[in-house]
Amino acid sequence: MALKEVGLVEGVSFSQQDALPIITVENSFATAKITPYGACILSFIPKSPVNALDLLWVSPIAEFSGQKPVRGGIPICWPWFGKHSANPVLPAHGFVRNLVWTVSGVRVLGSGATELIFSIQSSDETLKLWPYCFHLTLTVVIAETLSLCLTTTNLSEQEMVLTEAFHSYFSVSDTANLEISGLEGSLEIDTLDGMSQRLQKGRFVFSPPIDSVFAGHSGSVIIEDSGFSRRINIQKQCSSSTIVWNPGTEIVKSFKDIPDNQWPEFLCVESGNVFKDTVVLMPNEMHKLKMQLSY
Ligand code: TA6
Repeated sequence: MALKEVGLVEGVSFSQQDALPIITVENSFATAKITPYGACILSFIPKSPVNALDLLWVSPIAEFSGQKPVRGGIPICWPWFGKHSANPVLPAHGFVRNLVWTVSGVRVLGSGATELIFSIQSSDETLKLWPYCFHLTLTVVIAETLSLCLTTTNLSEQEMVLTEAFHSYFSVSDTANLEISGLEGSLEIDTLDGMSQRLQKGRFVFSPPIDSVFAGHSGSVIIEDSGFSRRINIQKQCSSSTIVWNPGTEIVKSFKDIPDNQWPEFLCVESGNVFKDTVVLMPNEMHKLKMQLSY
């Protein structure tokens, strides 16, 4: 579907920010912005309650150059999460966040919600990075909630093993004002402390930096933000890992696209299947990673 046609659907418009095309959706439930570069959701502002704030954070100095992922929103990490285990020269968090996805469909649903489908498939370029034939779609539904479904199909003749995540950056009043619940019972793997492990008990209060994987976690997470007086609810399906990341005062200095003093304004709570929670697909098998955000 050509981007010009996208703008013909009710409530959907198309613009450009530096090198990146931006699709804006406005319906009776919410306003959202998405770029086909990486199929990255950049903004989701519900219409209720009145004056609701954006759920997502995008760095004020994010690059929209098409040369690197936009810092913020919901980048898609696929088909590996973090550094490639065998070849650190390959791009971190896989390669689909660095590629322009095709807009395969945009329509208004009977409920008045808007559905957008983005897709990408293996090519000579991707086969050099990862030797599997695949088809990947991201279905986005903008309603009272923001729903994402990432569908992987293995079009290879061999078994495919992958890791993946919705690397969601949430906008928060201050990381000091947060309490996270829902992680109880999972195993926290602390990547900043030599991969030390501890069982999560009770509510999770933390002070940045934090870069932890909560393994064996398939339930919902709630970010309770006393400063913004809101609770962001993250529900997921077919996800066995949750990642919590914030660089804090020192590590932030290594990120050119995050102002040094703005790390308290976001928290990444990522839904995925990472580390040992791999997804294994036989030829022609399909897997759907789903996440729904509400507040
Ligand atoms: O999800 C946490 C993490 O993998 C961190 O280790 C951190 O570096 C972050 O993602 C950002 O990664 P990026 O490749 O987007 O700079």
